[in-house]
Amino acid sequence: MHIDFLTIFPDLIREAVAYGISGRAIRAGLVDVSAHDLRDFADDVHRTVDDTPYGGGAGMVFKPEPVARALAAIRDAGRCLEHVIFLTPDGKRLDQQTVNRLSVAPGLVLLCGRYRGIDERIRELYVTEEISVGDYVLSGGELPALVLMDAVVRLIPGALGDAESALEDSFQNGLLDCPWYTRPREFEGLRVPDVLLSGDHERIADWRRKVAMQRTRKRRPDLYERIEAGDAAGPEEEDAGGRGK
Ligand code: 9D3
Repeated sequence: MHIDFLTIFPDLIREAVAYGISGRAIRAGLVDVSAHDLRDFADDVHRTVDDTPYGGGAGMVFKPEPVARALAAIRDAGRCLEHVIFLTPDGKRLDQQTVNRLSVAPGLVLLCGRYRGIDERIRELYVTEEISVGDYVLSGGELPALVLMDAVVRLIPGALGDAESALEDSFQNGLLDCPWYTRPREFEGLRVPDVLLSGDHERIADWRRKVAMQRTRKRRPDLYERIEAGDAAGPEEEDAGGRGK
């Protein structure tokens, strides 16, 4: 998979993707990341990419021409523009179903906005999908784009080590995770539940399922209701394809 970021902070992207599972996936050749500096596509000596909004108001708006030129360059480099995703607070809230669907795309173009956003005509002409990472205000689309990439890359076959299984993840089965313990058996007066030391794998699996259910009901009644309703697929009911269960 090829992921093209379009941003005014390309070094932030390059630095962040070098770590962890995404860094390993890049080094393994499973995913190829390019961080394009929007300013490289400006047409003046000051490398201007934003301007004041028509009709007035505070803040600046990304000019359309540098964005369009950058997208043309990405296409000229051989990538299709089937998924041009604009990260914006007024996009659709990101969920595992969307991540699963995007994980089978040959490429993603992630357009990172800043305060006030981009000229609406870019959205009309080029953007295929608008995504938010939640109902809180950030200062730009770079961290959301990295969140999206992280969630997608871990679903690419070979990106996770043997110890990690994407299909066992919370949200793939629609439940929150159970509690986990490691040594020592007692820590600051708190003991590891006896069942985990029993060696009885069936009892352990039952306990984990039960505690995960209790935890989901208490903390995420919205997720729990979908399981109660006999929705075996959890949040995957509307199957969008992809690499999820
Ligand atoms: C004046 C109205 N604001 C919308 C709530 C404008 C605005 C604020 C912050 C426009 C852009 C931003 C910067 N945020 C993002 O670009 C962003 C974001 C976010 O702030 N929250 C959750 N998901 C995302 S995805 C991109």
